[in-house]
Amino acid sequence: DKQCSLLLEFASRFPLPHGARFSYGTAGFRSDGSILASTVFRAGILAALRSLKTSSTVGLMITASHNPVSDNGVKIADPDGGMMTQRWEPFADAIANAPDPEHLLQLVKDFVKEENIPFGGEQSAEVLLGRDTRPSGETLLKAAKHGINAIIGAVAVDMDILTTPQLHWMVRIKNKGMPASESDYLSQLSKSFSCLIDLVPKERVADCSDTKLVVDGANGVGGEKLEQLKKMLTGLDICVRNTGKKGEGVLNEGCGADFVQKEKITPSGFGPDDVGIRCASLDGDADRLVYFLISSSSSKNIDLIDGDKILSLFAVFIKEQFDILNNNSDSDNKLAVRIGIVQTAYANGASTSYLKQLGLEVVLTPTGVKFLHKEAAKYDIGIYFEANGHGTILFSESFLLSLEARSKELASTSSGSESHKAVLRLLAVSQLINQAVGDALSGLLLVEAVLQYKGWSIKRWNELYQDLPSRQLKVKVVDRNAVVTTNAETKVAKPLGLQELIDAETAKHPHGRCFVRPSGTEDIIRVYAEASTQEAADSLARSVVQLVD
Ligand code: NG1
Ligand code: ZN
Repeated sequence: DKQCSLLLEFASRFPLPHGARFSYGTAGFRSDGSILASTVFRAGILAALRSLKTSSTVGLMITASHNPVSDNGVKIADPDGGMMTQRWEPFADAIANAPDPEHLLQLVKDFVKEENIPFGGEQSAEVLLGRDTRPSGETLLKAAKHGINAIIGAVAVDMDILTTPQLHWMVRIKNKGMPASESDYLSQLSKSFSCLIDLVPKERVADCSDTKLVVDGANGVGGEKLEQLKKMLTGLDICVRNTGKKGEGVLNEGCGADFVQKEKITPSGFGPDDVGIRCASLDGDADRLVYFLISSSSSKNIDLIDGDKILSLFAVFIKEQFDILNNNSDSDNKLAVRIGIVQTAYANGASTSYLKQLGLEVVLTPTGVKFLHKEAAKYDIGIYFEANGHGTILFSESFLLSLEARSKELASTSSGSESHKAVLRLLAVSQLINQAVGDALSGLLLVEAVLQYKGWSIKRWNELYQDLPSRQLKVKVVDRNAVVTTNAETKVAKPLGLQELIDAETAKHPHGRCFVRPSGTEDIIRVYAEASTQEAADSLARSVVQLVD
């Protein structure tokens, strides 16, 4: 019929490159940008089917995040703005690797039958498309459009260059029936930020002279968007470097959140003039954020303030608002809340101890945003972060309703009271922070607002706790899947006996902690070690590399 011949015709224009194999990993499909057209075309089909199945708008983002500029990738956002359901990943893999148009069509036909997807033009579908600044993005975006247009009834809406979290936000907000353009996004962020700044206690405003912030934009899309956003902000003096403008440098090369977090040295464009100043780094698609401090002009070393410490700052702030609220309420009017902190095994042990010591509930999940997000969604307020700077804060719908109700009640009984302000701050956080995915721009504004609220310098923030020395190494292996882990990746289940060897090695090092896991994005095994000294962490990691090799 018409649908089948359309799909066959379009598919014939995007042949599978010889010998290539694609897998929808933790971050969607990723590869060299020059061989991705067929994959992105097929991801377009996938997105259109996802939209048909859910009768909602979905998103398709073309990015390879912190990877080199020649790489690219594609991932799908589900109607709630989160990552595409894992249940569809096997189908994604299957169609990406279908050898020819006929096989592709057959896979699609089988799948729509199995999933009961209204197929053949009975229903309409909508896919929002975004891409980062990579040069290969433009052609790949066209391939995605073809994929979407190969499904009758599906419409592609090109949102042009966006950060990954902007696209996820748009999908989420659009499905709530609210205005979801880029300017809606920017104004929601700037409004909720200024609301938080207005709620900074008067006695602390004097301490807030430290408004200068220098941001490394990774020469990617985030720098460009931050330039736009900063024009809408007051009370903050933001200077963006590595904006990606001509002549400033190459995307992610010697800069960006991934570089700064892994290398722990100053990114390009930063130097002795920045000693003592609050600095931050975004990654190539602006879904990761880290802060850093250059403490000496004679060294490239930095004090890194990673995702764990951003998480800790947010946790302190949120907990404090509930303390204010509940200390000022009589016993039968306290607002019960379940706050959950979600980390992975890569979280520095010192952060986990610190958070537990605050009396917070901390859980670990396997690496990958989809796992953290899912766990955080189980709480009234779930705060999750990966050490690398990807994270956000989730508010459950029902808890937001009770916050709003409390806010109304307090507005009429004790407007302007400390309790009222605490509730307003929490509501502003729920507006500022991206509820769809980790978002460096909204995270950065929340960090800035909380620092002003606390009257804290970056140095004071960094002193919340002291990171345990750690070392991360990688081992190239023939088959990374030979290593199977359990307990949120903290223990090895296979090969048998390996965990006992790791345990024996770890026991030799004071405060030692060590785990290994197969990467979800590269053909390697990662080794992470922590101990009371850097030498000990290094030696533990090195000996465990020997065990894996
Ligand atoms: P893998 O390669 O599975 O370790 C890396 C990061 C993740 C996540 C994904 C997706 C580390 C140790 N791992 O995953 O946190 O960001 O990439 O980009 O940083
Ligand atoms: Zn990213």
